[in-house]
Amino acid sequence: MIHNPRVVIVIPTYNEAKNVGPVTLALGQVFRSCKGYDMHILFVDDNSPDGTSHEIDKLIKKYPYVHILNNKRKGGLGHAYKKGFIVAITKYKADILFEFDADLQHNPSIIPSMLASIASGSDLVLGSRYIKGGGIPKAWPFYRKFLSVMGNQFIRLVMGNFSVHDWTTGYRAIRTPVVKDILSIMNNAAFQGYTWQIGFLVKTIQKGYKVSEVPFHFRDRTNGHSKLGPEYIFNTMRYIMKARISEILNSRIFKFLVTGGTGTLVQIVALYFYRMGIGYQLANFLSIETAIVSNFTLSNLWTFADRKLKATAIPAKFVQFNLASGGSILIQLVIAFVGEKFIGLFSLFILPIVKINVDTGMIFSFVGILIGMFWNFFAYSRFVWKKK
Ligand SMILES: Nc1nc2c(ncn2[C@@H]2O[C@H](COP(=O)(O)OP(=O)(O)O)[C@@H](O)[C@H]2O)c(=O)[nH]1
Ligand SMILES: [Mg+2]
Repeated sequence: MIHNPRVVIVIPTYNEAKNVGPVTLALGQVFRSCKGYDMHILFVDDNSPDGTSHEIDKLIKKYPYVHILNNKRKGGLGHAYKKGFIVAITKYKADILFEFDADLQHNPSIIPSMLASIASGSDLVLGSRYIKGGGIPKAWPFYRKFLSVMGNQFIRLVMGNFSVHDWTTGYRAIRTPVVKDILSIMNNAAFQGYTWQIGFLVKTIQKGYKVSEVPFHFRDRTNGHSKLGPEYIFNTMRYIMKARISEILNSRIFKFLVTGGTGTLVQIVALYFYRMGIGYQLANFLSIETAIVSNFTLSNLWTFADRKLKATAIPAKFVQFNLASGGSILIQLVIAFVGEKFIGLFSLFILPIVKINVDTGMIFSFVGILIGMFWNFFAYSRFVWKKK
């Protein structure tokens, strides 16, 4: 743990002249209870026409911990945060960064809890509206509540990740090394439009960083206007769909299934051709072996490309691969055999309950194939392409 870590609260502003004073005051009060931390504020203003930067300059004269970064033109939230983070890290030597709104919708009183969460090992802490103790304004019209709540549920569902409850919150604490890492892998497109928040969080989770949440009540804006409209919702939805699809297409399980499917196809085609020249039994055996060669090659070059085998290791590994595949066949045979023994019981007890007429043999074969596949995946990733 760093001694007396420096915390920089980065606050992008666009036409927030009436808010920068009150937000500085509210933060200053909370800073007093952040013992052991060196607390700072960095406003990132995009040349707001309402004179926000003049108000900030007045605050800088009064409070030594207030700073400003002036951008020439309005570049959107993502750009403001990116530039703000870089300056907070290089010029102000931040150890921990916060994302925070100027409009006081983010209650600063949870900052100490968010810092405590970082101190106990979190990499990114979300100020969360959708966990116990959090909330959105009661006064919001129904459609706004609905969009906000359902939008987040939708994202959780699409991402298949239910450990995070508030994906779109703009209230966050992040450790500097994590900010540096994620900034280096986020492409520029993510800073345009409105996908900064969601994009940053998706990448942070994908990289395996520890994300946690602290609840807070999102307040209604009293001064100024929200800058986010329908295009924000649209862009967010489009972003997560794309992110999720590419996540699935790049997953090992997906590649494993495609490899297996390709193998089956190879086997059928090979069988067809071999039978033109040789007897059925031999052709059948050779087609299986051809599929195994195809599976082995694809696995090595694609599914397990990150653990690619050395050329010298390939012969021994290929034998291992054959044994693993044989194991899967054995599993299927055993399940079919045991299944047949119990078919009587099955049709006596289970079928009368579900009342459908099925070919029980097919069920056991199907179960056998599934379990066989699990075995294959297990054997490949544990033995043949062992993690280094
Ligand atoms: N520098 C900068 N700040 C922005 C920009 N767009 C929004 N902000 C600020 O980002 C924060 C969040 O925006 P806000 O409109 O409150 O979004 P909402 O809370 O989702 O309605 C506020 O402090 C805004 O002033 C921008 O293009 N540039
Ligand atoms: Mg706001």
